[in-house]
Amino acid sequence: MLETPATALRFSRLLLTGAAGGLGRELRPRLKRYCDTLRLSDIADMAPAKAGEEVRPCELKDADAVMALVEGVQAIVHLGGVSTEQPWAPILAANIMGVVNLYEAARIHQVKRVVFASSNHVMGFYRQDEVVDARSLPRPDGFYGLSKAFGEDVAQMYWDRWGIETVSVRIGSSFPEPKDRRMLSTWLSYDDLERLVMAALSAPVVGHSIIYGTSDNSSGWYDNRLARHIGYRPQDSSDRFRAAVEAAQPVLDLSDAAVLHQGGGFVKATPHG
Ligand code: NAI
Ligand code: 15L
Repeated sequence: MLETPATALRFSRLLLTGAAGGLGRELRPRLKRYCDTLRLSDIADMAPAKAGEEVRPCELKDADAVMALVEGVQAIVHLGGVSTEQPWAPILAANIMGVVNLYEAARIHQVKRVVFASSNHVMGFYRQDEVVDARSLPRPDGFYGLSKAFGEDVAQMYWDRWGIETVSVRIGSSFPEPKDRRMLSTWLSYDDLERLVMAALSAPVVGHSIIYGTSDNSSGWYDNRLARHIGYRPQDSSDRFRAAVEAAQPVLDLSDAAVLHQGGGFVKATPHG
């Protein structure tokens, strides 16, 4: 949790989907500091509501349930959905139908700002020696990355037609520590995740903006200059883990597609497990 809040702005009611997941559990106490009421949602079990929290189980593919979930919120942090390469059916339900249901509900209930947890896997088939920015063409590395590219397009359409603003955050690898050599370039600390989400919620004008979500790592392949208006300033870096990670993985096989590409192992993960 940040010692100094990332913004002085205060929200009436925020909705956090995917609240039972890894990032949802991490953001739950952090987001609570910025709002009067935090509404939490997932299909998986969540810890009981504390003061100032509302716990609302919800299946994202259920349009009526999502419509009720979104009523009365000021802004949405949308983390819910399938977060790895999976067969098409669950991805269709959670990440395709789910994201449309969410934006339709946002339109009906006049929610003005969404932070969408997109993924680096929208760009997974770029090589690690290429630099990409928000205007680079998507090259998804599987059904999962494809579904996140679709989510970004939904966000763009709801901005163009309905004026709902979104920051699509192409999150790199947000875990306690980078797990391998690739993650030295893609790592996003939890404190920087909080900084990024709060910057995305509080920037005055975002339209539909795309930003890459990493810490201030020495190595990387993301150029965020087109997202300067969001005001995200990472303050952590994977560099303090570099020596240990390199010692554990000193040799890389350059004939391996997972080593060459930005998406790492996702570029060869099969949809059928
Ligand atoms: P996670 O898998 O731990 O959490 C996702 C949550 O969504 C789970 O609690 C799950 O129960 C819920 N969910 C899945 N299907 C659902 C459905 N049909 N209806 C309602 N809820 C459903 O993932 P994590 O790591 O917390 O990531 C959060 C978000 O950030 C995901 O959208 C993921 O794609 C994205 N992301 C995360 C990255 C990371 O490094 N952790 C990297 C890139 C993107
Ligand atoms: C993702 O999109 C996944 O949700 C997460 O589990 C990580 O694997 C991450 O990307 C990554 O690329 O490291």
